[in-house]
Amino acid sequence: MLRFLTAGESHGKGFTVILDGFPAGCKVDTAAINGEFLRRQAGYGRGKRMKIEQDKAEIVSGLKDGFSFGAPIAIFIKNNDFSINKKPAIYSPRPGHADLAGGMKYNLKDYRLVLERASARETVARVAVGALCKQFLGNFKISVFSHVIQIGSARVLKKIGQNSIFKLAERSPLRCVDKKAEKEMIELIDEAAKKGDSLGGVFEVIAQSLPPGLGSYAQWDMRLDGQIASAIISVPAVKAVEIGSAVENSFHFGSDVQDEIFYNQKSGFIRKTNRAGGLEGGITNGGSLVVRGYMKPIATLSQALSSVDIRTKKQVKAFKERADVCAVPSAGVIAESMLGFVLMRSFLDKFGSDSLADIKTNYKSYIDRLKNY
Ligand code: EPS
Repeated sequence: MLRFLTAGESHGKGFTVILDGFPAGCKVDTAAINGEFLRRQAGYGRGKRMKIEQDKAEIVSGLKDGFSFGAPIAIFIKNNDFSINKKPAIYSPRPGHADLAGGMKYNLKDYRLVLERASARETVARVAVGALCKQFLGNFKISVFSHVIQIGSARVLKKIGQNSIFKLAERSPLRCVDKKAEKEMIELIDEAAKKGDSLGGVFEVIAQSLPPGLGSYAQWDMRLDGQIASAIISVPAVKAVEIGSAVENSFHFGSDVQDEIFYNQKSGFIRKTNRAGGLEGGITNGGSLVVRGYMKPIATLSQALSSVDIRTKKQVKAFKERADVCAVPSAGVIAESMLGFVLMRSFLDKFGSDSLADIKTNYKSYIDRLKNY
């Protein structure tokens, strides 16, 4: 089974990730992994740390001459800010961060030790995994991309066709395809930065050209919607996940929100809408997969909130540290990686997992069968 584990601390030596279960015979482009790192680091509202780090993937194992051979793939990403041993101890936990709950759990009273592992810097390792998964999915013309649809109270209102989103988002400072909304978002971020505050928002991740039939309704943990929700909500600060237009659908009668089924000789089964976001019964239905992540505002604030000193139990202000003002565009890129991972795992479950050649044969035979379904 495809799986991964990460290790590393925000200001430690760096991050290590081991991706296990990656099939043999896949070409891996290391430059493309570094390209994904750059996309993760970009975005208006990121903090000064992003000027320090120049993330690069060092492939430690599992690739030979640019190809996988079925062995676990280990990747190391160095931290330029390797300062963990010089950082001060922290005794006043930040509300909204893992500090207090993590300290209670692990019996730690220096919250530095919680912060270092709980930090969202860990997501650089997940993006390395996602880059590999996206390359694998590319063998089957499946693409995964993201864009920002809301920052604070500023929302995208303009309707843009799905096929234009990727290009437009890549050219934009906030990965937002609506210029008017983006201007408002940038103003809000500037206002938050000035006040020592932070902002959250909503990103949308889209996967195109998926075959129908990934996931299953047969058991609760095989439902792909559940796996996707779990993966997306594991991105730091993401607190809600929506598939398709699920929130809007909940306000309407059933007859208004299902995607009706039609058939023609040329295209086979077709839908004129995609309110289900490409999933029915926990299975991909052949439509584009559309997932939204709702991110809370970042918990580290320079305008610090009330907290308690763990040593004296006296009321103090929470610890302040350098932080981002807004990281919604980055969260979108991280969510692409998480979605890419879940989709690849499910794809391997269905089509085999040892060698790309076998997987391609199985995939073709399935697609051929569906043509006559
Ligand atoms: C983070 C705090 C900031 C972010 C960091 C996540 O780091 P620092 O405290 O060193 O300024 O920049 O994100 C990254 C370093 C990254 O690569 O995404 C946190 O507390 O979660």
